[in-house]
Amino acid sequence: MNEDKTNINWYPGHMAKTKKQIKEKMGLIDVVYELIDSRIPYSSKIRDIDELVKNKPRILIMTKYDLCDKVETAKWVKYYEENAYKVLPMNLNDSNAINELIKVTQDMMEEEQSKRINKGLMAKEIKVLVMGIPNVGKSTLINKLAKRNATLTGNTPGVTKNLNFIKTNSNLLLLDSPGILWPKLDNAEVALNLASMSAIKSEILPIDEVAIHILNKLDKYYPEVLKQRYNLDKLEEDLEIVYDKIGKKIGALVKGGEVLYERVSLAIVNDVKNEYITGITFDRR
Ligand SMILES: Nc1nc2c(ncn2[C@@H]2O[C@H](COP(=O)(O)OP(=O)(O)OP(=O)(O)O)[C@@H](O)[C@H]2O)c(=O)[nH]1
Ligand SMILES: [Mg+2]
Repeated sequence: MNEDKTNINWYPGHMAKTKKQIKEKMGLIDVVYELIDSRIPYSSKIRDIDELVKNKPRILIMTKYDLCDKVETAKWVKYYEENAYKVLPMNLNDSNAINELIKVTQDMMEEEQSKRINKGLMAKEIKVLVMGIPNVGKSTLINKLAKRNATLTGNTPGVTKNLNFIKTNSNLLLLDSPGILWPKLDNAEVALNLASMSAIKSEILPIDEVAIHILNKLDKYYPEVLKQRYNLDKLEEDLEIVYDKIGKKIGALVKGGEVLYERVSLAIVNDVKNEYITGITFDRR
């Protein structure tokens, strides 16, 4: 991928607008949940988020914990904790994890709440902003906390379009927000990691580059997955041979037995997207 491609338009106007709206709402917010994808703990962390969040109490939630390499996650948890974050790796489909999050949030507000109670006031509703890159699980988390489908979710980036307050049965009031990225992605590696986890729209990067990136990561860190899923012992220098092998295995052939390369790329990308490939983390500490 050349330099120019890292500058193509993955920072559409609506993301700038979302940032502006988040800034306007920040004064109301008590706690920020910053979501990152456990499989790409570096690439999925919004670069200019400190400027938006300032010194609000913050919980760094590593979503999709069920899909990552837990050994690598432990290193990232330690690293972010050293940087003074409260960190929670979470499978958002696990209700115990959700209850733990509620407890941590209440604890964070404990001092402020008891001050209010001592003054004879009622404990306040805790306003929580949920933010992160597209497709990281913001709306899923909100639905789990609200115990109902209060906001739309889906396995593509850009499902949530507006900032929305959502009430819960507990004393949390949640603000859902559209996914945001930052104007310039530092490098092609980050862009490809984001694309591998469906955090940037599939039209933005050529699908074969994303697929080859996934294959390279598997080759480097998870050769056993390469073997299991594609029956490959290693990535050969000649990717055409690799594609031919995978294409034959998955049946991506035209009449005459020729392999359809684009279908192979799509199958690889979808294997990650549809959770056939799990236990993977692409960023290293
Ligand atoms: N396996 C697994 N899937 C998850 C988890 N959290 C979210 N998902 C899935 O990730 C996809 C995206 O979830 P959303 O909640 O729509 O993500 P979002 O951050 O609101 O996305 P945008 O609104 O597009 O920015 C959905 O298919 C969810 O089911 C998790 O912890 N584990
Ligand atoms: Mg959403």
